[in-house]
Amino acid sequence: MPVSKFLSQYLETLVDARHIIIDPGSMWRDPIKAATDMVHCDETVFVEGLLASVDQAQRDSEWYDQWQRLNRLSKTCMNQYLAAIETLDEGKVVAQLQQHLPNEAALYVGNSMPIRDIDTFFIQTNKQVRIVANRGANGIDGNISTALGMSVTQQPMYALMGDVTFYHDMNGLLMARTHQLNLTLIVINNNGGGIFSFLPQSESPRHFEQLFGTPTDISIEKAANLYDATYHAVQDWEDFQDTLDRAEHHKGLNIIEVKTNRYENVVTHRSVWDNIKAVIDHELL
Ligand SMILES: Cc1ncc(C[n+]2csc(CCOP(=O)(O)OP(=O)(O)O)c2C)c(N)n1
Repeated sequence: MPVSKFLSQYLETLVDARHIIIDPGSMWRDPIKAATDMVHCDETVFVEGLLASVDQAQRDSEWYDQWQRLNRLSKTCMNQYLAAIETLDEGKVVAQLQQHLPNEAALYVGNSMPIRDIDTFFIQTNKQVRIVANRGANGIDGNISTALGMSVTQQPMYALMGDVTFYHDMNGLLMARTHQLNLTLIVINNNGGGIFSFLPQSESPRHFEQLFGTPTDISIEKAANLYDATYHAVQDWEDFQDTLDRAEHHKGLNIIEVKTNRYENVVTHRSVWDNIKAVIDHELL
């Protein structure tokens, strides 16, 4: 299933279209209940088969060209935004991470905003990066444990998650020490559930913080110390790059904290989306 809610909502409107779901698993994963065909098969094998059977001449279509053009315009918009932003920013963490991940790295991504930011800001790359998430019911539980479990067979191993997700499974960190596991864990600390600031209830300040924002005010540094992790709080983008470079050559558990602000995060995300929408609307005029 696509991560993007907008894409899912769009797919839901296409009631007369044929929806072919390719799923390497054996389940019926179709939360919008739109499948007309369910193919249980490796996606790459399916696409390779499809490409081989498509007539070259039919591969060029107006729709495809437009799709590519809009994609290029959106990328340019996003790159302009990323280049201009100097303060620590959640979308830029993903873009910078993409640039600095070593080839053949595996990246476990927590739910809430990190998986959505990966969907938006982790653009196409020639690097081989394996991105994994526990989507299921979008749980913020057990994420550290999953990343540490993966680290046993996947190296170099990275994880990206929010502070509440980190807090929820902090006990899982013990496994890193007990079994000398190697993981670089990047925690985006906006002191609470940043995703909820995008929802209408954020306009009700009376109960919002207690029920949705849920700031924990915990010290990630102290938690890192408790489990003998190597900890660093990122100061700026250069520091983030240096820290990632150091972590690449440092075994054990590395915890990198990036402090951001929930309120600013909404403003910056909306400005990227609005800019992209304006450019696309203009193009489609
Ligand atoms: C086990 C579980 N409990 C509660 C939730 C509801 N929930 C969804 S996102 C979220 C906040 C996550 O905050 P954080 O990990 O800091 O990420 P951010 O929203 O800041 O990106 C919560 C509590 C959930 N998805 N799973």
